[in-house]
Amino acid sequence: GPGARLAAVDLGATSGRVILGAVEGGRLRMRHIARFSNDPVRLTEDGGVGLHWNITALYQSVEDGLCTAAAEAGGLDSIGIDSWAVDYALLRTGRMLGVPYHYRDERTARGVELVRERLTAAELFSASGLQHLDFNTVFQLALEAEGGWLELADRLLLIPDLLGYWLTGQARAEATNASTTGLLGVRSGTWDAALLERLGYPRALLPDLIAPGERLGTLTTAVGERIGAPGTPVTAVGSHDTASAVVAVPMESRSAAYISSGTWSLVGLELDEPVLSTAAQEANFTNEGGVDGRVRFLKNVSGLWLLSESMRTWERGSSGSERASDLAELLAAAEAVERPVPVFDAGDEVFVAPGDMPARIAQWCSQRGIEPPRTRPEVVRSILESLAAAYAQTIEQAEALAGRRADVIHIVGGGSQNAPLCRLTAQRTGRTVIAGPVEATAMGNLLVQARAVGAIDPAASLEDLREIVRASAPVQRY
Ligand code: LFR
Repeated sequence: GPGARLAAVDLGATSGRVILGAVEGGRLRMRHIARFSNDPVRLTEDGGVGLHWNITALYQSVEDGLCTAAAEAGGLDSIGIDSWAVDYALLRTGRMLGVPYHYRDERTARGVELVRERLTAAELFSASGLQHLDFNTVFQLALEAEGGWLELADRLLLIPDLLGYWLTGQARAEATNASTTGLLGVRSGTWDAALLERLGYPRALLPDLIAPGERLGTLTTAVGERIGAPGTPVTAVGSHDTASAVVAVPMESRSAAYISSGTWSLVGLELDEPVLSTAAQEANFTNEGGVDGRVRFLKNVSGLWLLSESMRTWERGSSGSERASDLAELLAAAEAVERPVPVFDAGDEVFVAPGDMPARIAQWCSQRGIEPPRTRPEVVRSILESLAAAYAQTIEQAEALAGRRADVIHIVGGGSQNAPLCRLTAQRTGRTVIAGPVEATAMGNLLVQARAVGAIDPAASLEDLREIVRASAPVQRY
């Protein structure tokens, strides 16, 4: 009921968090309980090295965070989990087979080749409505099939579904995240049996779907005891982090565009119907499943990943005497750069794998006869200009493809706190940018739980939820 104690587990590609939430007087109050880093691990494999998620460490951090949350709140009324999309574990009789791969593992290009032997890009798009990304689950599974893993496995669980299984013992596939696999029919909203058949992937691997707001189950006895909150229900939310983030974009009208800006920037519109035109496919737009049946018509533009990988590179290279780079200082220095800096294609595949981004940016420029940025502030400025340019171009494409014009652009997530990025986006698009909330993903996660457990009107629409967001978090206009 009202004042319910809700826990959001939100796992990003670089860090995870557990946040307590409660709705009171039309506002969502949030308390940060735990924050932990998400550091992928490289494991030796035949033929090379695999990049994997340290999934059991993440799970441990989730349990610990939930334990603290339950202690602080005096119990929990619901738990909801979201994470990045696409990645999965294979299981057999409930046991995980191997360590889940990170979508940035470089093996995926070969998966694309294998799928192409059976289906064209146009066939895949018209079935799933999904943009082409080399790491989409449909391509990763081709490698599992080749390795014989699909014959061993009896279950596939996407990352939030895997954590939900470990918490409750219930194996389901949450629908928004399932829509990123490439295996869900864009029209039917169910697993595409014909597509699975052509790919040779067993239909039985895929669990029954569950919609955001439905109850997955309750904590197993053992987990409930460890966390100190026996019997707590786990509620399905928009378990794809971007789906939860879009719930909490404080749009006041349907003529707004959004940018969910974190490791990635997801740039697009919320629609009622998918856009499945050839033009949409050629522009590589996606029609991902949103909460309450909305369509997330958007495109993956790179994001703060370019910045965080650059900083990681610089920190690695720093000697003890040299200061580790400080983000606020770097951004200020970047804004002060007066020399023109190059705008590179932030979406180029060369920037997907982890590594030395400043060197890759320099190489991208040199290969095209463009003078590369010279100093760290110039590199940062170049990244910000390139992201803002990509945002502007992508919004214009989305508008043209969907046949509508956005009067404002919302930026939510970490990037909403990056003032230079928001300013440049306003400049390059010539539109008003409304920045915030920074914790949109956790807010969307919590609000869907609040509605499900009756802490707010169970009949509330997304527009009603967004009104709560507007009442709960300040925004900054540019
Ligand atoms: C953002 C995100 C994107 C997805 C990418 C990989 O965190 O979920 O929406 O394309 O990560 O899963």
